[in-house]
Amino acid sequence: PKVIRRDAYRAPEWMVPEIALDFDLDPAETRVHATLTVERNGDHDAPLRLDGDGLSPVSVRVDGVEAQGWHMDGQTLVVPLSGKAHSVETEVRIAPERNTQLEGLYASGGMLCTQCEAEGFRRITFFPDRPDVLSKYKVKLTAEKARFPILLSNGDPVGSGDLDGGRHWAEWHDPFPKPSYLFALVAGDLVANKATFTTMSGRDVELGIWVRAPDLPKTDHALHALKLSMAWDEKVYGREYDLDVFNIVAVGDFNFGAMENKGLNIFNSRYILADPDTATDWDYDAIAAVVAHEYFHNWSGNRVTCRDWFQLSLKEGFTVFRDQSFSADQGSPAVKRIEDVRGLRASQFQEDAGPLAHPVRPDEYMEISNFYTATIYNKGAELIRMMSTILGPENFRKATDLYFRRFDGTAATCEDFVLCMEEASGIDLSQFRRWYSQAGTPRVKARLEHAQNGGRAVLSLSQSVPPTPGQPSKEPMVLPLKVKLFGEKTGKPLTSERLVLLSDPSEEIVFEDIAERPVLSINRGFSAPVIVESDRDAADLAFLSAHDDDPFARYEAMQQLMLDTIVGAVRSGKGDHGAVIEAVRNTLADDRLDSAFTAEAVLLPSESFVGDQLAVVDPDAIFRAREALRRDLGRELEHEWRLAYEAARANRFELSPAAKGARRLKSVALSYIAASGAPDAASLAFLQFEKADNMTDRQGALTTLAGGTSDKRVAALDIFYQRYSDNPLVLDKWFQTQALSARDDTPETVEDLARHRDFTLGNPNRVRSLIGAFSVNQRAFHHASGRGYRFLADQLIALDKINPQTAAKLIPPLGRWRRFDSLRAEKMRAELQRIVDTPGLSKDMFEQASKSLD
Ligand code: BAL
Ligand code: ZN
Repeated sequence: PKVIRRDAYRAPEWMVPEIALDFDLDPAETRVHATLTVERNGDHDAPLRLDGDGLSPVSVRVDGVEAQGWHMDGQTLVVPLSGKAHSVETEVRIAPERNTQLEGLYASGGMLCTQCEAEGFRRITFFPDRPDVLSKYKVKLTAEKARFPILLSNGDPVGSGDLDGGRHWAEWHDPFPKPSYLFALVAGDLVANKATFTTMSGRDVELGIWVRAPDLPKTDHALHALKLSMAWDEKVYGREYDLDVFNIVAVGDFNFGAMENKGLNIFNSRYILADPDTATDWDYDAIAAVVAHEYFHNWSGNRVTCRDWFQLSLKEGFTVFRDQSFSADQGSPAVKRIEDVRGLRASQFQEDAGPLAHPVRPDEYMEISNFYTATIYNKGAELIRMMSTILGPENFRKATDLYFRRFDGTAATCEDFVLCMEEASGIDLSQFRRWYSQAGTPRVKARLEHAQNGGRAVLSLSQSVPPTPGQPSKEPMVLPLKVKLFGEKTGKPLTSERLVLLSDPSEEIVFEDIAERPVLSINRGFSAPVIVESDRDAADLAFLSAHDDDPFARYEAMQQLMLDTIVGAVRSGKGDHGAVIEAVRNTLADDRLDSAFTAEAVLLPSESFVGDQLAVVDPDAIFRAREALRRDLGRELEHEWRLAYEAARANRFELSPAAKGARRLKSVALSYIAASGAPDAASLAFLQFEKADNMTDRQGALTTLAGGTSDKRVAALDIFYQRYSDNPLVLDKWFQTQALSARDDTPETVEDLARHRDFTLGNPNRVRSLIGAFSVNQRAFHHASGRGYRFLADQLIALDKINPQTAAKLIPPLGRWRRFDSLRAEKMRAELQRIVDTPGLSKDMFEQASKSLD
C-alpha cells in the first residue's frame, strides 16, 4: 500500500464551493446524484480528479451535457475540464445493506445512516474527499415513507413532501461550508426527545435526540448533557451554536463512539441510551462526556477544521481537552483527572512505548483510520493542557478566541493553533513544538537533596525521551512540572506550588529556607504527561498519600507505593505489604475525603501497568503478586472494608456525585471483602446482585462473582443473561465481564463465548466487549500456551473481511511481543506473521500488523 506523507501536502487543484446531492434511498440499491460546482484553484491545466471507493459512474455530465473523455484512474474519476469553473454531475448506485464496513452509507437496525470520517464520503459519491475542500451542501432525500418516515441531514430543514408510490422527500441546506467528512444523512423510523435551547444571543435552537420508539425513555440524560454542554461552551469559550436545529441520532452498529457531523451528530447508541436499570454510573458519565465532545466539535473541528489528516489532533486533542474540562466542572476535578491519567497510561503510554508509536502530528500513514489513536486524542489533549498551564487561563482564552476568529470557516494546522497561543500571550513556544513532532513518553529523574544545617534544598531534574520507530534520537522537550515541598515532621507545606519549565537535559532548582527535611511532591495534577522516577522511598510516598494538598498527587503517591510494592514482590518473590496496608487504612479513615476519591485511591494499579514497569513482563508472577497484596489488604482491613461497605449501602439511588461516589466505594469494598477470602463474601455479592436497584451495583457484584469460584457465579451470570437478553448494550457487559475475569479458565470461556448465539462480528460493540476486553486481560490473553494469541488472530482475520477498521484497532496487544519472554514473543510474532500473510488482507490490517512485526 501507498504511504502518504505530511510533507507531500499540496493545495487542492479544484475547489468545490457548492454541492447538491439527490439521494433515492433504498437499502438494496440507492441512487446518488451529485452536482458539484467546481472552480480551478491556481494556474494549472490539471483535470478534475474525484475520489471514489467501490464506485462506478452511471453518468458523468459537465455543464449539463454528457461528458467526453472522462476515465477511471484506479478508483479515481478523472474529468478533463478546460475552463475555470464548471458544473459537474455524476450518478452512482450503492448498496447500503451490503456495507458491513460501516463506512459510507449503511444499514443498521432498520435505518440507513452514514459515517464519512475520515474517507467514507468517497464510498457514497465521487468527490475530492479531503478536509481542505469546503462546500455548502444542499441535500434532497427520497425514500419509502412507511419504512423511513424520518429523513435527516446536515443544516436546517427547508422542505418536505409526499410522492406517489408511498415515497416521500425532505430537503436540508447547510449554510456553513464544510469538508465532506462532516456530511451525514439518516433515514429511519425514529422518534425524538426534543427541547429548545436559547443561545447567549437569544436564538432558539431545536434539539432532538432521535432513537427507535422503545428507547425514547433512555434519552433524557443525553439531552440534559447536550444543554449543559451548549451553555458551558458559551461561558467558558464564548462559543455559540449556529444553526436552528441540532439533531443527534443513536445507531446500534458504529465504528467510533460518535461523530460530529454538522448539525446531525450520529452516535453509537452506547453513548446515548441510559436508565438506572441498564446503565452504570460510568456509562452516565461517558454519555455526558461524548455528547459534550461531539457538541464542542461544532467549533473545534467544524467551524475550524483540519487542513489535512496529519493535523487530526488539531481538532481531536483540543476537543478532548475541552470535554475533559467540561466533565471536571460537572463533578470532582480530581477524580476526573485521576480517571483521565489512568486511561492515558493504559493506552497512550503503551502505544508510545511500542511499534505503533507516532508523534501527535504524524509524518506518514498508509491508512488514516489507524491514526484515531490515544496519541492523537489523549496525548494531543495533554499538549493543549500544557499550553493552557504555561499561558495561564486568561492568555489561553485570548489565544482560543484569536484562533476561532482567525480560522473560522477554514481548514487549519496544528502550527496555526500554536501561533495563536504565542501571539495572544507573547510566550515563545518554539521548543514546546517538539511535543508535536517527537513520539515517546519523556522520562524525568528527580532527586531532592537537603543540606540540614544550611536550610537549602536542591532539586536535580533530568529528562530523556526514548527512541521510537523512525526517531532514534530525541531533543529535550519543555516539561511543565508543578512542584511543592512538604515538611516531613510537621506535615505542612514548606513552599508554595512552583511551575518548573524543565527545558534543558538537566537542571537544578533551589529552594531556600527549608528548615526541616522536605518531601517532594512533583508533577502535581499530572501537569506533564511524563514518567517521573524519583528517589522517594515507601515512607515518603506514604507520607504524601496522607498529607499532600493536591488530591491528584495524593493518589499518585499511593499508586507509586503500591506499584513499588508489587514490582518488588515480582522481583523478589515475596511481598512486604505493611506500608500499603497502613496507607490504605489511613485513607479509609480520612472522612474529609469524598468516596469517589477514596475508591480511586485504594484501587491497585492494573496488572498491565505493573507490567509496564518491568523489563520483561511475567503475567503470572504479576498476577500472583498483585493478588497477594489484594488478599492481605482484604484480610488486614476487613473491618474497615465492611464499615465502608455498610456506610455506602445506606445511600439511596440517585445520580448525584456523592451517591455515585458511594456506589463506587461500595463495589471496591466488596471486591476487597471477596479478596480476603471471607466465607460470606459470595453471599454478600449475590445479595447485592439480586437486590440492586441500579446497574452500577448489579454489575459491580457480578464482576466480583465472575472473578471468583463460588457456585453463585454461574447463577448470577444466568440471571443477568435472562434478564437482559434483548438489550444489546447490557449483553455487551455480560460478555465483557467474563472476558475480563481473573479466573484460570477465562481463555476457554472466551473461546466458548465467541461461539455463543449472541456473539457476532457484525457489531463493533460486541466485538470490543469480548475480543477487545479479553486482549487487555493480561494474564488470560498471555496464557503460556499461546491460545490467546491464536484466538485473537483467528478472530481478526475473520473480522477483517467484514469490518477492517474495527479489526485493525485490535492489533496492538499482539504488537507488544518485545515486552515478553522469548517463548511468548515468538508465538505473538507468529500470529502477526500469519495475519500479514493472509491473502486479501485490508490496508488497515496490513499497516498495523506489519508495523507491529518490526
Ligand atoms: N471525529 C471522530 C469521532 C470523534 O472524535 O468525535
Ligand atoms: Zn472527536
